[in-house]
Amino acid sequence: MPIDSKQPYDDGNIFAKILKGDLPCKKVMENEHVLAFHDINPLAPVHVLVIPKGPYVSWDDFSETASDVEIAALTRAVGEVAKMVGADAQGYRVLSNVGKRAGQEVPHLHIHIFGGQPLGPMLA
Ligand code: DGP
Repeated sequence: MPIDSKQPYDDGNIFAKILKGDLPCKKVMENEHVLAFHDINPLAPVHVLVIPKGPYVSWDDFSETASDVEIAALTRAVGEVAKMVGADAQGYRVLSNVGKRAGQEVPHLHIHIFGGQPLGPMLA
């Protein structure tokens, strides 16, 4: 069910549970600010999610209220993860759905990285 990106952060969401260690994930990398893991329902041979550890619903509140350190960490992690999973060699897509009309389902900011195949005009 798509979510409203303006809703308050709900710390019972599924990615908050992954961050707390209450739910498992197939981890790709982790540092002080960021966790990256494989999507449970991959839409391409490479489909990884990169999330900030802070409580942000979407790109909306993250870009407005996250610290420069958090923003830099997420940006750097996306490039780092793309290299770690080999997506950089042939090109990849970075995407984040924001709110209902974009089809955002999990109310914790996540950046999708797609790769490993030719990508059509839209994905996710
Ligand atoms: P979006 O539509 O942009 O909110 O994408 C949410 C993505 O999260 C979707 O591709 C499936 C993925 N996802 C949902 N639940 C889980 C989970 O429990 N574990 C993992 N690894 N991915 C999940």
